[in-house]
Amino acid sequence: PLRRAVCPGSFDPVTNGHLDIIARASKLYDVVHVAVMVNKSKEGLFTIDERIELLRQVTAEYGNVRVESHHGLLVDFCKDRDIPAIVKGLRAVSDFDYELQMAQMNNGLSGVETLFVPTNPTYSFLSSSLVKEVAAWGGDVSHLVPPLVLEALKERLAQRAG
Ligand code: COD
Repeated sequence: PLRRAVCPGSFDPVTNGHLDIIARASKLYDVVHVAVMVNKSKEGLFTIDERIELLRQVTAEYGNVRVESHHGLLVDFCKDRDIPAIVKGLRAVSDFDYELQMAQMNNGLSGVETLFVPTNPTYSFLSSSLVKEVAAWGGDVSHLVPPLVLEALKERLAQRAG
Protein backbone atom coordinates (compact mmCIF):
# COMPACT_ATOMS: atom_id res chain seq x y z
CA PRO A 1 0.00 0.00 0.00
CA LEU A 2 1.02 3.61 -0.57
CA ARG A 3 2.56 5.41 2.39
CA ARG A 4 0.58 8.57 2.98
CA ALA A 5 0.94 11.70 5.11
CA VAL A 6 -0.91 14.98 5.43
CA CYS A 7 0.42 18.54 5.79
CA PRO A 8 -2.51 20.56 7.18
CA GLY A 9 -2.85 24.32 7.56
CA SER A 10 -4.66 27.50 6.66
CA PHE A 11 -2.23 28.42 3.86
CA ASP A 12 -3.53 32.00 3.60
CA PRO A 13 -1.34 32.15 1.52
CA VAL A 14 1.27 29.39 1.14
CA THR A 15 4.80 30.59 2.01
CA ASN A 16 8.30 29.27 1.37
CA GLY A 17 8.21 27.93 4.95
CA HIS A 18 5.17 25.75 4.16
CA LEU A 19 6.75 24.65 0.88
CA ASP A 20 9.96 23.59 2.58
CA ILE A 21 7.99 21.23 4.85
CA ILE A 22 5.80 19.89 2.01
CA ALA A 23 8.87 19.26 -0.18
CA ARG A 24 10.65 17.39 2.59
CA ALA A 25 7.54 15.32 3.37
CA SER A 26 7.16 14.49 -0.32
CA LYS A 27 10.58 12.80 -0.24
CA LEU A 28 9.61 10.63 2.75
CA TYR A 29 6.13 9.49 1.66
CA ASP A 30 4.58 8.10 -1.52
CA VAL A 31 1.68 10.57 -1.41
CA VAL A 32 1.48 13.83 0.53
CA HIS A 33 -1.98 15.28 1.00
CA VAL A 34 -2.07 19.02 1.62
CA ALA A 35 -5.24 19.85 3.54
CA VAL A 36 -6.49 23.43 3.47
CA MET A 37 -8.55 23.46 6.65
CA VAL A 38 -11.66 25.65 6.62
CA ASN A 39 -11.92 27.85 9.69
CA LYS A 40 -15.31 29.55 9.83
CA SER A 41 -14.19 32.15 12.36
CA LYS A 42 -11.28 33.38 10.21
CA GLU A 43 -12.15 35.13 7.00
CA GLY A 44 -8.76 35.20 5.32
CA LEU A 45 -7.22 37.26 2.53
CA PHE A 46 -7.69 34.49 -0.04
CA THR A 47 -10.72 32.23 -0.52
CA ILE A 48 -10.29 28.50 0.04
CA ASP A 49 -10.42 27.91 -3.72
CA GLU A 50 -7.73 30.53 -4.33
CA ARG A 51 -5.47 28.97 -1.68
CA ILE A 52 -5.96 25.53 -3.26
CA GLU A 53 -5.14 26.84 -6.74
CA LEU A 54 -1.94 28.57 -5.56
CA LEU A 55 -0.88 25.44 -3.67
CA ARG A 56 -1.59 23.17 -6.66
CA GLN A 57 0.56 25.28 -8.95
CA VAL A 58 3.52 25.66 -6.59
CA THR A 59 3.57 21.98 -5.55
CA ALA A 60 3.05 20.53 -9.06
CA GLU A 61 6.81 19.97 -9.52
CA TYR A 62 6.95 17.50 -6.61
CA GLY A 63 4.73 15.04 -8.48
CA ASN A 64 3.19 13.29 -5.45
CA VAL A 65 1.30 16.10 -3.71
CA ARG A 66 -2.52 16.28 -3.62
CA VAL A 67 -4.21 19.47 -2.51
CA GLU A 68 -7.73 19.42 -1.06
CA SER A 69 -9.81 21.42 1.39
CA HIS A 70 -11.52 20.05 4.48
CA HIS A 71 -14.32 21.37 6.62
CA GLY A 72 -14.20 19.66 10.00
CA LEU A 73 -11.69 17.74 12.06
CA LEU A 74 -8.28 16.85 10.72
CA VAL A 75 -8.63 13.31 12.15
CA ASP A 76 -11.70 12.77 9.94
CA PHE A 77 -9.76 13.89 6.85
CA CYS A 78 -7.12 11.31 7.82
CA LYS A 79 -9.64 8.51 8.50
CA ASP A 80 -11.42 9.02 5.16
CA ARG A 81 -8.15 8.63 3.25
CA ASP A 82 -6.29 6.07 5.38
CA ILE A 83 -3.61 8.59 6.33
CA PRO A 84 -1.65 7.47 9.44
CA ALA A 85 0.68 10.47 9.77
CA ILE A 86 0.46 14.26 10.10
CA VAL A 87 3.67 16.13 9.19
CA LYS A 88 4.18 19.57 10.69
CA GLY A 89 6.96 22.11 10.78
CA LEU A 90 8.23 23.40 14.11
CA ARG A 91 9.57 26.94 13.93
CA ALA A 92 10.48 27.71 17.51
CA VAL A 93 9.74 26.77 21.11
CA SER A 94 6.71 29.06 20.88
CA ASP A 95 5.11 26.66 18.36
CA PHE A 96 5.74 23.68 20.58
CA ASP A 97 3.10 24.02 23.32
CA TYR A 98 0.14 24.27 20.99
CA GLU A 99 1.50 21.75 18.48
CA LEU A 100 2.06 19.22 21.26
CA GLN A 101 -1.51 19.71 22.50
CA MET A 102 -2.94 19.20 19.02
CA ALA A 103 -0.72 16.15 18.40
CA GLN A 104 -1.86 14.53 21.65
CA MET A 105 -5.51 15.40 21.06
CA ASN A 106 -5.41 14.01 17.51
CA ASN A 107 -3.64 10.85 18.68
CA GLY A 108 -6.22 10.36 21.43
CA LEU A 109 -9.11 10.89 19.02
CA SER A 110 -8.02 8.46 16.32
CA GLY A 111 -4.51 7.09 16.85
CA VAL A 112 -3.03 9.24 14.09
CA GLU A 113 0.65 10.13 14.68
CA THR A 114 2.18 13.60 14.28
CA LEU A 115 5.77 13.96 13.05
CA PHE A 116 7.60 17.24 13.48
CA VAL A 117 10.16 18.50 10.99
CA PRO A 118 12.49 21.24 12.20
CA THR A 119 12.12 24.37 10.11
CA ASN A 120 14.86 25.42 7.78
CA PRO A 121 16.39 28.28 9.84
CA THR A 122 15.97 30.60 6.84
CA TYR A 123 12.21 30.44 7.49
CA SER A 124 12.06 30.19 11.27
CA PHE A 125 10.42 33.63 11.62
CA LEU A 126 8.06 33.20 8.69
CA SER A 127 4.27 33.02 8.90
CA SER A 128 1.41 33.80 6.52
CA SER A 129 0.16 36.55 8.84
CA LEU A 130 3.52 38.36 8.93
CA VAL A 131 3.82 38.08 5.15
CA LYS A 132 0.37 39.69 4.77
CA GLU A 133 1.19 42.45 7.24
CA VAL A 134 4.55 43.32 5.67
CA ALA A 135 3.13 43.19 2.14
CA ALA A 136 0.13 45.34 3.13
CA TRP A 137 2.52 48.10 4.23
CA GLY A 138 4.55 47.86 1.05
CA GLY A 139 7.44 45.79 2.41
CA ASP A 140 9.36 43.38 0.21
CA VAL A 141 8.32 39.74 0.72
CA SER A 142 9.70 38.42 -2.57
CA HIS A 143 12.18 36.14 -0.76
CA LEU A 144 9.44 34.67 1.47
CA VAL A 145 6.81 33.43 -0.99
CA PRO A 146 6.88 31.86 -4.49
CA PRO A 147 6.63 34.36 -7.41
CA LEU A 148 3.05 33.27 -8.18
CA VAL A 149 1.97 34.03 -4.61
CA LEU A 150 3.78 37.38 -4.70
CA GLU A 151 1.73 38.36 -7.76
CA ALA A 152 -1.52 37.19 -6.15
CA LEU A 153 -0.71 39.15 -2.99
CA LYS A 154 0.02 42.35 -4.92
CA GLU A 155 -3.20 42.02 -6.88
CA ARG A 156 -5.37 41.30 -3.82
CA LEU A 157 -3.85 44.10 -1.74
CA ALA A 158 -4.26 46.57 -4.61
CA GLN A 159 -7.96 45.59 -4.87
CA ARG A 160 -8.36 46.12 -1.13
CA ALA A 161 -6.62 49.51 -1.22
CA GLY A 162 -8.66 50.65 -4.24
N1 COD B 1 8.43 26.83 8.65
C1 COD B 1 8.04 25.54 8.81
N2 COD B 1 6.76 25.15 8.93
C2 COD B 1 5.85 26.09 8.86
C3 COD B 1 6.16 27.45 8.68
C4 COD B 1 7.53 27.81 8.59
N3 COD B 1 7.92 29.07 8.44
N4 COD B 1 5.01 28.15 8.66
C5 COD B 1 4.04 27.24 8.83
N5 COD B 1 4.53 26.01 8.95
C6 COD B 1 3.83 24.72 9.09
C7 COD B 1 3.48 24.40 10.51
O1 COD B 1 3.56 23.02 10.70
C8 COD B 1 2.04 24.82 10.61
O2 COD B 1 1.35 24.06 11.55
C9 COD B 1 1.54 24.49 9.20
O3 COD B 1 2.65 24.78 8.37
C10 COD B 1 0.36 25.32 8.78
O4 COD B 1 0.57 26.68 9.03
P1 COD B 1 -0.65 27.72 8.87
O5 COD B 1 -0.27 28.96 9.57
O6 COD B 1 -1.04 27.80 7.44
O7 COD B 1 -1.86 26.97 9.54
P2 COD B 1 -2.45 26.95 11.02
O8 COD B 1 -1.38 27.03 12.06
O9 COD B 1 -3.54 27.95 11.07
O10 COD B 1 -3.06 25.45 11.03
C11 COD B 1 -3.73 24.92 12.11
C12 COD B 1 -4.61 23.74 11.67
C13 COD B 1 -5.56 24.16 10.56
C14 COD B 1 -3.70 22.62 11.15
C15 COD B 1 -5.38 23.26 12.93
O11 COD B 1 -6.08 24.34 13.48
C16 COD B 1 -6.34 22.13 12.57
O12 COD B 1 -5.94 20.99 12.45
N6 COD B 1 -7.64 22.48 12.40
C17 COD B 1 -8.66 21.55 11.96
C18 COD B 1 -9.73 21.33 13.04
C19 COD B 1 -9.27 20.32 14.04
O13 COD B 1 -9.04 19.16 13.74
N7 COD B 1 -9.12 20.78 15.28
C20 COD B 1 -8.66 19.99 16.38
C21 COD B 1 -7.15 20.04 16.49
S1 COD B 1 -6.60 19.08 17.85
